[in-house]
Amino acid sequence: MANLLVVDPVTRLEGHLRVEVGVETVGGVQQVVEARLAGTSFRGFERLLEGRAPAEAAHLTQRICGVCSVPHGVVASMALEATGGAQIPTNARILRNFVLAANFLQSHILHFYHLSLLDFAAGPDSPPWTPAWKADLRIGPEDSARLIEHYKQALGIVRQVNEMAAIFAGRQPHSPAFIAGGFTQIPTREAIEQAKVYVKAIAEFVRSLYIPDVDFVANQYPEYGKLGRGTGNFMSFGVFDLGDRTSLFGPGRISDGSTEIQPVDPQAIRETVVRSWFEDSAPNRHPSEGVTQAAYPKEGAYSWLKAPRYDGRPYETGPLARMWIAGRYRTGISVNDRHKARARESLILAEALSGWLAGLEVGGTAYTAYTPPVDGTGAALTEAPRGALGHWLRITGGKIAHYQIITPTCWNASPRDDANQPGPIEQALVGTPVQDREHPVEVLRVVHAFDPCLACAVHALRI
Ligand code: NFE
Repeated sequence: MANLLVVDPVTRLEGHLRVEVGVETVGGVQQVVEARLAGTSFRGFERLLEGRAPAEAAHLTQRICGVCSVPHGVVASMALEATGGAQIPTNARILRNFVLAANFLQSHILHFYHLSLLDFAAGPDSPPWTPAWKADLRIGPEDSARLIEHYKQALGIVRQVNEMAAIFAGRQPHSPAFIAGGFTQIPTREAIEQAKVYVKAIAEFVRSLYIPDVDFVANQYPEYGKLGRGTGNFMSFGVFDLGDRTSLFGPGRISDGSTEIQPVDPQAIRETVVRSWFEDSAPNRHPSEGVTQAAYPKEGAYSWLKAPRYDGRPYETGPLARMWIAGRYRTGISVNDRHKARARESLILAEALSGWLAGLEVGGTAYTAYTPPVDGTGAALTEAPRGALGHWLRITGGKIAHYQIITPTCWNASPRDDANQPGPIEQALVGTPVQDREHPVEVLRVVHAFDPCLACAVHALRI
């Protein structure tokens, strides 16, 4: 790559991401002309699941990440239920929705205040705010101080959201409540009343601080309403089952910024590994037959992430994709729009929590006895805070014989594929102006807006 600029690791995200960008002056503007994203750790959870009891998957896969453990617990339970066609009671459906929505909320609030805000506003001149890049931070001292106050308040709100989820889930993160057949807690009147107090405070925070703060920052940096477009292809697997064959956010996909929603066919998903440090012997596999066999070093490879593609094309996934597909946000596709859609999704979720609490049957069961088959296959698709999440498994002789996971960050931060198409974030970076090659904060703003989590996308440091 010409005039290479490297940011490694990209900080303020989960796990390690290396970004390489080629920077050149085009039309008098120094800008990114090419980008490569590298996940820098080996992904190995699929391998350590082999030979385990199927029920362990809901617990082990939650350890992929401390931020989005809940969606892994939910989807692993759903995949196991799919092996035998199990149905779950209404209380379980609602409790999963409630705890999952709480997980989205803590993740979204944490993302804006603690992982992104300092790209736009300066913190105080003391640790943990320093050292910091000397970048174009144009928000004035008074407004910055106000935002940093909200940063501190957000720490408390994130804690409260986790406490609220733990009322039902037992603990956060890595809850033991997710089980094929349902949920391990029976809701009590006392637990519901306790949760209601939290819901009020959380919704108030999102409404009166989070959304206004996101909009304020976006107004200060209007050029980011145009930057970071990426593929314009969005996909959502759908999430928050409402029990009437609909979901709060329905499944679908769009191409190139269209408003025409296409269905998602899970059979059209493939993972390519041509630029990834995995064996080439199994290229373009559907995840039900995917292979996780490391190959390092490997000619032409630069990432530990595989490159998932739908019908051969890269898709962005996440809150903007969900909100766009659901018809709840279609203002634009950019850095600012990703933050705005995430904040507005948070309000929808905070407001949905009360309805779910009201729908619980006090003292009613949340579990239907279920034994998975000794031999079988299953798959489940849902959404995690960062987007589309899928688990695929095969059971042989009562043990997990095969397991594959595609996380949202695998879609968004994927490397090039066998048609040499860059992944969504790689595409979003092209055209980003870079003022100062020593402090390329513009690159961080584009990457952070996707809220990548490398801990999810790659899964172990050693084989
Ligand atoms: Ni580590 Fe995750 C989410 C999952 S990441 S946060 O959201 O699955 O892609």
